[in-house]
Amino acid sequence: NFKKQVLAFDFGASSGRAMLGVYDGTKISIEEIHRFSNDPVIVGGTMYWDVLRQFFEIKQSLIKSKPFGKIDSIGIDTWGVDFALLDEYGQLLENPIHYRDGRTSGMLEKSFEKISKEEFYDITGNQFMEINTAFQLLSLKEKRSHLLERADVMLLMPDLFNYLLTGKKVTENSIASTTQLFDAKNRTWSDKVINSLGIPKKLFTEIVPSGTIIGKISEDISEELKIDMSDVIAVAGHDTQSALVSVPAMEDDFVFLSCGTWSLLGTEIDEPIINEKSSYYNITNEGGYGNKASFLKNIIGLWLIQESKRQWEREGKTYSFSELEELAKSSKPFKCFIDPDDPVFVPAGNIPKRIREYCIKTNQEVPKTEGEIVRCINESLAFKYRYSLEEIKDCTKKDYKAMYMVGGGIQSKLLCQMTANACNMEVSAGPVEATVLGNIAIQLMATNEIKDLKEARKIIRNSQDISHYYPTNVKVWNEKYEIFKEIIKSKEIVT
Ligand code: ADP
Ligand code: LRH
Repeated sequence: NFKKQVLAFDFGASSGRAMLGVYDGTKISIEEIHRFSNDPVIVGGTMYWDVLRQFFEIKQSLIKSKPFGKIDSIGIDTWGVDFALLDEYGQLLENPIHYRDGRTSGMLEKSFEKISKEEFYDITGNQFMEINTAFQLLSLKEKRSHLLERADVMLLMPDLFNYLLTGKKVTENSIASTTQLFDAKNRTWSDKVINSLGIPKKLFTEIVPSGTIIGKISEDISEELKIDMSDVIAVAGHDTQSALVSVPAMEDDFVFLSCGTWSLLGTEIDEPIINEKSSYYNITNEGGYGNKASFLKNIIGLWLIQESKRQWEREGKTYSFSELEELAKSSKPFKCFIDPDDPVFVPAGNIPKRIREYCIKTNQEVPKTEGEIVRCINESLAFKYRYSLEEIKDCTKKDYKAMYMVGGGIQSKLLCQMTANACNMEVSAGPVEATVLGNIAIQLMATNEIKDLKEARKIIRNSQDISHYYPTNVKVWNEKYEIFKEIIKSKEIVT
């Protein structure tokens, strides 16, 4: 007795997952069909996507979904910026490379020799980050130009999976807007940026809006797996923008914080904000569902905890996320702070060691135990959220009543409470599976089951449990925030 049944694929760093979404006309329920590792593979010093294995997992998910009956459509999202190159026969030229690979080191500065930083930001409205597609492509141009010469097409990861399923090569708008090759105001590829960086224009395919039905699962695959040829819908291929669709906000102006491997903090807007201030603060504009844009900061996020957890595993100490949270809870508050976005924390490796070194450099007490490290990460993230929010507010000149936190990270009650305290704001937390729910809602909007974004958010509000956190101990958090700001400024001077 359901109306529609769809499958959402979300490729995150913590895992890849396929979720079945069932819509009964008033509520969306989700059920996990398949969860799998999406760990990168290092070969010869390069960090790759294990792309064929991921496609295998897509097929496994399709097989596992068979007992649930007809799947009306499928939608795929991934993190931003990564891509594959295809040759003229539509074959992969190499395994796509992961954005945490070191190949983009130094590419920001190199790009400014080709196009001025001001003009670059003015066109793209993107936060400069070395991981962006533009700098990945520039590194190819500089170091392995033969690959670019052989390439016929570049497809961003969700578009690649859509192509592998349907044979259709298109670029979905939200994922295009993470590349820093996209003209934010005109919502097209930027010839100026592409030409300045010397990237062949022919690589770029047509841009389609989020929620475009691009085709059906190919006959080959449907025969191989003995499944129906369901529609494939280009959802918001960028996971952050799918997550934003499911933010259960009622007001037009709100702050969201998507909390997973990355923390994305921002607000939804109708037109990009690109001016001297937003450029100074390095705030990004990204394209979202339904012609919306979002004005947000990329903050390094729970990567710091994930990677510390992995380091401790390498040292023979295994903890779950909830165990780490308990250890942090019982550790001394406000012992030391880091700037979570300091470049030293981006590459994989020994994060606890780098945190200790940071504290030594900035003349702070050095965290010793696992609990102290995790406490330092959580407090520093909460303060960085406040710091970024102040920059955003300075640009939009708006005041926001509540913050909506979504994503896997909200399972940390400690982080939610600290965020409410640091930002002195009510925090509404939920849903955990925001990206998947947004992905599902976009599929349902594409087939007119759900009218529009407002209605989608209402349905998600009614379908999911939302928790509320209220600021406590605000005076102390305000005082400590001043220290946090001094620390992150003094580090800028030291390095
Ligand atoms: P991704 O961006 O990789 O898709 P998710 O949205 O799945 O990330 O969030 C994963 C993160 O959520 C983990 O890295 C971890 O920090 C946090 N997390 C997951 N489960 C818990 C838990 N039980 N307690 C605290 N934090 C958790
Ligand atoms: C979050 C995210 C973020 C950035 C980064 C690469 O998962 O998509 O918005 O683009 O990953």
